[in-house]
Amino acid sequence: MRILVVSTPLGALGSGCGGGVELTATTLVAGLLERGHAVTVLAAGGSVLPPACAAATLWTCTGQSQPSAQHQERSAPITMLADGLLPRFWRRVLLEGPAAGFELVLNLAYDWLPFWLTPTAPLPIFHLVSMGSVGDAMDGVIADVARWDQRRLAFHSAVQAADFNLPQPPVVLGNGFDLAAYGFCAEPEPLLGWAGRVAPEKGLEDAAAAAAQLGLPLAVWGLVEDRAYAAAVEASVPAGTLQWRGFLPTDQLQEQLGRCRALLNTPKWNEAYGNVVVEALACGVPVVAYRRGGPGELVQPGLTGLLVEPDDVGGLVAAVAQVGAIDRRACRQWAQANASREVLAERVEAWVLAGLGL
Ligand code: HBI
Repeated sequence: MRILVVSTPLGALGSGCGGGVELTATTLVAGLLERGHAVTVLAAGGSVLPPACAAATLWTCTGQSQPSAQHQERSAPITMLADGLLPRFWRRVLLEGPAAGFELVLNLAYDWLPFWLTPTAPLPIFHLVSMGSVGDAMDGVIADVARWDQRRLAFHSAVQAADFNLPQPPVVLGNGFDLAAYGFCAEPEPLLGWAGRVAPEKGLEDAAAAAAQLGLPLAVWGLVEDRAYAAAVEASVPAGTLQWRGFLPTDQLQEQLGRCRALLNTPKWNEAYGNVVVEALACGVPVVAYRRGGPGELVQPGLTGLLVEPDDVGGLVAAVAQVGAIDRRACRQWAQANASREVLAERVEAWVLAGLGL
């Protein structure tokens, strides 16, 4: 099929501003290309696609980034920037999409406009919803699309989908990763890891506290989205506890991440999936996660890591002490069986074919 994939209006692919959806976008595009589909990606100017997406066509728009939905008040009105990426993306979809002959549009943005357009657009629009509930406007428009034709919606996890008012059981796709890009590490160092956008909803402070109690360093990978928050976390633990490693491309991230004894995953919100959980597993690193959101659904206790009661720092400490019993190869094997690029592409293809009635 000819598929148009529309990216997040939060920033350029490759910048890290888009968070997990950047990884999802590039992996999904590569997986669809591998299955023989013709894919066009619509993203912000300056976007860079990895080599695996070389066969894709890239359309870009310039414009102002959309404010991130999860940092608004729940009752915040819809934001539409006159010179924004979001309206420019969708003006282009509506103007050029039909003539370009796409069978469908796959939206990855967590924004009101593409969902609102869905029942009246000249092209079938499908949505891979990238977050749990973070505000009333999105809850409402997702419920509207679900009532109109829920086949157009898919989610990363069941616990994420449960946030929304859906008439039917949800289509749950998980996520996918180019596992060839992640190397397996059998022998860890005395190092703990944490990865993700450094922002309050990700709960870095709890992982820092646990590392300090264990007397182990905590390597932190990710874009520092909220500098004040990062400084407060740094100040909350003894100097030297945190090793700020920055936002790294996958090849560098996996080389360092694999050396960890465990990844700590401490979401404070209903994390839709938890890409970093699978990235760690792909490197053989067991995951100690709160029993919350997607990570609570992904981690197989005793097999690929351990689950801890949410917000229980003492529980994180106790779990890290037990994580040596986990077979690191089982972590890699779980990722291969459940979260490969191929698995995601198969699931996406089945989802859209069903939605198109084919
Ligand atoms: N906020 N408004 C808006 N639009 C998005 O597409 C969006 C977001 N916040 C976070 C986000 N996407 C990605 O980090 C998802 O992977 C969660």
